[in-house]
Formats: sequence, C-alpha cells, structure tokens
Amino acid sequence: MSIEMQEIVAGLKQPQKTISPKYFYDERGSQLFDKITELPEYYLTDAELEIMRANVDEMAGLVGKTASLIEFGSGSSLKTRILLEHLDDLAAYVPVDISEGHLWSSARQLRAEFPGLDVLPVVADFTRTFSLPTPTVMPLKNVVYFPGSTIGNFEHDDAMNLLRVMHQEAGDGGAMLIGVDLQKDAHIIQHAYNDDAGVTAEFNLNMLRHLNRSYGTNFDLDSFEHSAIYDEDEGRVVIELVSQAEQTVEVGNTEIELADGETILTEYSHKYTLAGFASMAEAAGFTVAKVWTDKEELFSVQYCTRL
Ligand code: SAH
Ligand code: AVI
Repeated sequence: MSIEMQEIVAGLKQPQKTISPKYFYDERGSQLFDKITELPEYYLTDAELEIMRANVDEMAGLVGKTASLIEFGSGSSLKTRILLEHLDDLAAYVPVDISEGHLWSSARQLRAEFPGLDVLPVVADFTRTFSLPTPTVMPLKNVVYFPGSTIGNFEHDDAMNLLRVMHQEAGDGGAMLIGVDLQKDAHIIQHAYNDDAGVTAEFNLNMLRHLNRSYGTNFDLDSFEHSAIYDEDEGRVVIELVSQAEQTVEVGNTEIELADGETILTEYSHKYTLAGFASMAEAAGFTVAKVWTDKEELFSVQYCTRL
C-alpha cells in the first residue's frame, strides 16, 4: 500500500474520521481553489493582495538583492507576481506544490511573463522530507514565501513543524514572508467558507472525487454534504463532509462504515491574533520583524527573520 493510501485509511479509522486537506488539490481542486479566491465572500485574497500592492516596495527592499524566493504551496502564484514585478535580480524563484499539473502550467506561464527569471518548480508534499534545487546563480540569501494563510490549515504541532522546516530552509541570514489570517467578526469568517455560489462546497466534495479517481475508493459524492462552522473559542473554521446516510465505503481492502450524520474532517482553517502568531514564530526560531495589515485588519503579511 502506498504511503498516501496508508495515511488515508489511518485517518478514516480514527474516532473522528479525517482526511488531510492536501487531498483537495488535484487539478480540479486547484482550479476550484482559484475560483474561491475570486468569491466576494472570500475576503482573504483581496485583503492579502491589498497588503502586497500597498507595501511591495518595502517588502522587496527587505528581500534584497540576489535572493532565492522559495514558495510553499504556490498554487497559481497569484500574489507572488506582485513581488516578482519588484524583484528584478532574484537568483531564482522556487515554487513548491503538491498539485503537479497545476504547478507545471503556473511555472510555464511565469517563465513567459518573466523571461529573465530562473523558475525552478518542485513537486513535493512539504510535510515530508524533500530537497530543493540549486540555482545557477548563487543566492545571497533564501526567503521562504508562504502566502494565503495556508499555515492555518495545520494544527498547532504540525504548524510548528512546518515553521521549523521553513526556518531551516531559510538558512543563515534568511527570512520568511508569510500570510496569516486574523481573528475577526465570526460572521465574516463563517460566510467566507459558506459562499452563496456553493464553490467551497464543491471544493470540499471534490476531495472525494480525487480519492475515487487517484486511490480507487468508492465514495458516493451525492451522499455527503459540505459543512463549515467557525469555532470562535478555538479560533478556527472546522470544515467537514457530513454523511447523509448510513453507508460503507471501500478504501483499498478496508471497509469504512459511516453513520447517518457522521462527519469526515477535511480541514481546519485557523485564524490568529498577532500575539498568538508571533509566539509560534518565535518558538520556531523567528523574530517577527514587520507586520503589514489591510485597512480593515482582516489579514496580515509578516516578515520574519531568523533569531
Ligand atoms: N499560495 C496560493 C495557494 C494557496 S492554496 C495562494 O495564496 O493563493 C494551498 C496550496 O498549497 C495549493 O496550491 C496546494 O496544492 C498546496 N498544498 C497544500 N498542501 C500541500 C502539501 N502538503 N505539500 C505541498 N503543497 C501543498
Ligand atoms: C489554502 N487555505 C488557506 C484555504 C483556507 O482558507 O483555509 C483553503 C480553503 N478551504 C476552504 N476555502 C478555502
């Protein structure tokens, strides 16, 4: 059994059935995520773009000359383009993503848009060990870029592990530029994950389509419904698929029984306070050197240097 299959079976055997959010991202999942970023309810992208546009000169100054920009979970590199337009002497841009086809097409497009840029895509699951390519031009420093508040999709211990990996990848004199979503009015958050057009529901259900196609499971998509509830006490959205009937699903040689109303947890989306995130960054060996927010203080982008 592949590592992925073992992971999927293990998650579905837990008392709270769970599938990692990384399984959202097949080609269709990546396209659905791009559609989410255009939804009026999904404030995160607009707020982060506003921050990037308003502060890109200062950010580019901090990144400095001849850096290697390493992006974790690059997707369509939407926000990155703003940085790339202001960083004309990067040693390399290294987008890392699990969604292979989507990464290749984004890289192809970037090479066309930025002809002088050394684009070195890496298909990898960044929660596992992976290696980064060596750029032709020797970088003066590494800056790890992690936009979109993807850090929020990890529970505390996993988020800490990832921050430590980024600390290591940044290396001596390196830094991390990270997008971090902030705690705010619960209704705003609740709507962002329950859009009127139902795109987030489609994104959530697509995980089952991905598993059926890539791992031979037999989930019946019509027997599950999307649920996303903001838990204000925990500061996180709990995103689940709710079984609409008592049913059995075949996952490899394992039969998984679901009760009517039972949930599969597919994602958390944590929302932070500035102080809460700073203490995590510090515990991973970073100092938060600069924080930018949008006018409404919905979202933050933070430049963290190594202690
Ligand atoms: N950074 C982009 C995309 C965010 S969506 C933005 O801000 O708009 C999250 C991205 O992370 C997706 O492209 C997904 O494929 C990638 N991703 C999620 N889990 C991953 C993992 N474990 N390893 C590598 N990439 C992952
Ligand atoms: C990628 N990640 C930061 C998104 C989020 O907001 O947590 C994924 C997402 N899930 C539902 N909508 C968007």
